[in-house]
Amino acid sequence: MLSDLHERKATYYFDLIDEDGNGIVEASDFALRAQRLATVQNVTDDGVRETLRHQVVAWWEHICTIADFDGDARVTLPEWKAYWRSIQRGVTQGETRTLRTLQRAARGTLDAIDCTGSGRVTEDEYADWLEAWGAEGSAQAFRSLDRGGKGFLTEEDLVVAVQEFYLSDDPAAPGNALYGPLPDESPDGEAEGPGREH
Ligand SMILES: [Ca+2]
Ligand SMILES: [Ca+2]
Repeated sequence: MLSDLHERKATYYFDLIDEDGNGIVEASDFALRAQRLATVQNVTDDGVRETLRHQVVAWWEHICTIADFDGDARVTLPEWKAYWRSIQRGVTQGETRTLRTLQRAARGTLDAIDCTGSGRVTEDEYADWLEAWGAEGSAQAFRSLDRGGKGFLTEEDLVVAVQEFYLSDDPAAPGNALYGPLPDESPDGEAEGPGREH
């Protein structure tokens, strides 16, 4: 079972990844994601654009290997939640494969946000990245993730944020805001979407 907070995070993230909002995470969502990232990051060079597309496709292929349990090249919300449970189970059991998955997620996140390759994420880079996700509240989220108020995010900040995003059951954990502040619960108990049509 996922806790309520984990349910909200898993569903929120699923809806963000499901770029076309058809309720299924699939290759086409990642093609759209690559285009949006290239647009907000002002990538005009064809070679750089192609590298970005390869990175995003590799990410999708990785998600397929770990979350597409029935192998139909589509990830449903139940599969996605099962994947989250498997991460929590793996960490509880100290599986190195699971820990590597989280480290890889943090590293990939840093590479995707850090356009200049400086090893640091500026507030502007983070704002562009969240815009590519169609997520809001980047200033608030950046303040949460920037531990110590340095004015930038380090790889360590992202490692801790990714761990908290997937694993923490604490509503106050800063890493919950990795993809923007979580939407508030609506009165009927359903978490609201990330601010766009589903
Ligand atoms: Ca989709
Ligand atoms: Ca599937």
